[in-house]
Amino acid sequence: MSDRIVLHVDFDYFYAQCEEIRNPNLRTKPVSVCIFSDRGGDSGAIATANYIARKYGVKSGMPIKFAKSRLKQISDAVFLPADFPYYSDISEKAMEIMKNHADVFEYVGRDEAYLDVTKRTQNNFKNAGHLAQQIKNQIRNEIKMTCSVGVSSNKIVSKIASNHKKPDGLTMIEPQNTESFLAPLKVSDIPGIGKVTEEKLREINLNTIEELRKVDIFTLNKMFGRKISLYIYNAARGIDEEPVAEKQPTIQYSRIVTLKKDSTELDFLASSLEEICADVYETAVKNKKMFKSVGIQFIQSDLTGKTKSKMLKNPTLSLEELKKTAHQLLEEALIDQTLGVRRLGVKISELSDLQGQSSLTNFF
Ligand code: DGT
Ligand code: CA
Ligand code: CA
Repeated sequence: MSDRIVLHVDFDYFYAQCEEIRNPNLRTKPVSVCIFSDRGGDSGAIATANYIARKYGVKSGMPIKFAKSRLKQISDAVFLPADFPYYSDISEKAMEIMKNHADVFEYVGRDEAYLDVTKRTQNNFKNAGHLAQQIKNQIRNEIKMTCSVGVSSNKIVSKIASNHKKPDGLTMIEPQNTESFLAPLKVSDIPGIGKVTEEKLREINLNTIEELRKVDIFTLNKMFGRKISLYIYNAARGIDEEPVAEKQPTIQYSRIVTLKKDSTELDFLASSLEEICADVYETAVKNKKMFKSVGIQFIQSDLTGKTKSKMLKNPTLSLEELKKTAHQLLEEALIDQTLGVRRLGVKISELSDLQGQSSLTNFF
């Protein structure tokens, strides 16, 4: 018996679909969204691609040069630089719609969320199926975006289900069907099982979840340690007790401190600035967030505020870059600074998930 109904919603080919939304002519073309590196030219990686481009073998994480060579015969192939602020806008709008349909809403990242809908569906799967369809319709009508939804009695099965039929999927797994749904899937369909874990399991001839289920917990313990084994063992059985935990998207991290004295001296302010940067940076690392915008904030001796910020070329998780950018902003801000600075702050925003987080070791 299930005592919960949980939805997992994942936006399809998210960044590339955002580009289609702003320019519908792209919908019939292979579209790849690129993160160009600082080295110039075509150096950098593909963030994501629409399903037409994927047919030609374009994948997330692939060097832009490879993707271009795969599509070199295709004259209407489009390569666009990533525009994170715009993707965040679209994401916020879609999240807002979802929030209104959840008892508990858990934001996971720009393109996915969990919704506990137990109460509003009276714990009834038929109602939950309707609700899922209603959410999909509303996101399509209001934002022109498709998403894929998984419906089940817990987070892990819903996450696997949302990924089962893509794009524009709706997969509902009632508790009595969990076992037969999971059995034929690959072990790598379990969230968190990355290349390394998959390879270890393959070595002992485990390819499907059904095969994985035949292995006892002690064997798994020896291979992966207790914490990961227990996770794998339960996942293979569709067991997951983790509650949907209320979480709203974090828009920014910031920290502000009161200085020992009011000052307009670069050296004095710069040394405090370094520490504040390190503090904010620590929060970003803890939360596995890259940032693309850096800002500084003054509260002046008359208690009025002043801010200055800068958009970086690419999302980063570099302390050096944070310090360098904040220092530049400080220098610029001090050019015409007459009032003393009483409090000094640093803010990072345009946050995005650090990629490659999908392996089990990073997962825990
Ligand atoms: P799908 O499979 O239809 O859900 O496609 P996406 O593109 O939505 O894929 P998903 O949900 O795995 O990732 C969401 C966004 O995260 C995606 O639009 C771009 C970004 N992303 C995913 N993988 C990578 C990667 O390897 N590198 C970079 N830079 N970004 C990535
Ligand atoms: Ca997605
Ligand atoms: Ca996703």
